[in-house]
Amino acid sequence: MRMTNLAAAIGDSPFRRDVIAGLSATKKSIPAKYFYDAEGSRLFEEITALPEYYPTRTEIALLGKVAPEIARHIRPASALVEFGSGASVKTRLVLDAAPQLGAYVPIDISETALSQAAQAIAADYPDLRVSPIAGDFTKPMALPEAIRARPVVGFFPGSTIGNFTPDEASALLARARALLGDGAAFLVGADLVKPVETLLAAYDDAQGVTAAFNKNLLVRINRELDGDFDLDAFDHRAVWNAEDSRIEMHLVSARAQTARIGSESFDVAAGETIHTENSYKFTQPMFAAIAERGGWRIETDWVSDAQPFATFLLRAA
Ligand code: SAH
Ligand code: AVI
Repeated sequence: MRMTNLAAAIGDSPFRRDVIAGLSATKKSIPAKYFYDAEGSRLFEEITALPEYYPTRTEIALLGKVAPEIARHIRPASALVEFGSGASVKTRLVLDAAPQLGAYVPIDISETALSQAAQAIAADYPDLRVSPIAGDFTKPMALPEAIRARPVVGFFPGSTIGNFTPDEASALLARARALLGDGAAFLVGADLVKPVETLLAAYDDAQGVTAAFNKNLLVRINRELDGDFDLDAFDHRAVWNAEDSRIEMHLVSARAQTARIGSESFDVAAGETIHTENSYKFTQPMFAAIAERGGWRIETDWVSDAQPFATFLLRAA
């Protein structure tokens, strides 16, 4: 049988493999990194401006306040290597406070967001060498040759570290430790535990932007993997899992249905959920244990006095 152009284009991509594996499991799930196609990245930026979504404005205020202190830990001509750089908004606070930075390496899985942000940074900081890397930072990667002679500072804001289980987060930090090298500093933003009502509102906003972000995953599957998910037959749900200290996002099936992806089909029961994201909320000891297991020690940290949110300065152990 001849393959259609779409089937040939889809091939056996990591996206297809991960979605098929996740939907075949007893508890259905899809990795959160697949939220970020161009529309997902746009919706995430919309989320950051919502009144209920406190993390972005809290971290921006904190970084704005402590950036001069952070800058004192950055050696001349250093390269700033950012994990999950998105629109590179918080980056500017570090670049402005630390003009001794000589290079910027934004890493992101979302190619459109990455190239737009890299171009904007290059235009606004003409003396900075900007070398973007489009890719998945949970997979092997190497720094560009031109960066390797420079002192390195990692930057991982947004509490994106919270989108990984503690084991995954330690493994990711260990991978970052190997990439950034001996002597590297690593600035990591981590959202801290806070009242459940604040958390639930942040992940289930009144305007429904987070719901659209969650459902966009199905839109992406339909478009890129030849799926037929009925968007009206799934609802967004955010729940607090106290035992694991995390907000979970799910897509809940409103009725019994069968969804198709290419030639594969999946039965989904009424009320069954597809688990799409974890967002861990840390205590300082919880974060310290994860960082130490990843090969880092905490040199210093700064905590917001508005909503609890921490920026940790880690040093390669
Ligand atoms: N750092 C920004 C954006 C956070 S949103 C901020 O603090 O506001 C999370 C970002 O990480 C998105 O841009 C997404 O595309 C990227 N991302 C998520 N998982 C990734 C992965 N596995 N590899 C590379 N980038 C990833
Ligand atoms: C990118 N990440 C840290 C966000 C978070 O808060 O977990 C993604 C997000 N999910 C729902 N709203 C925002």
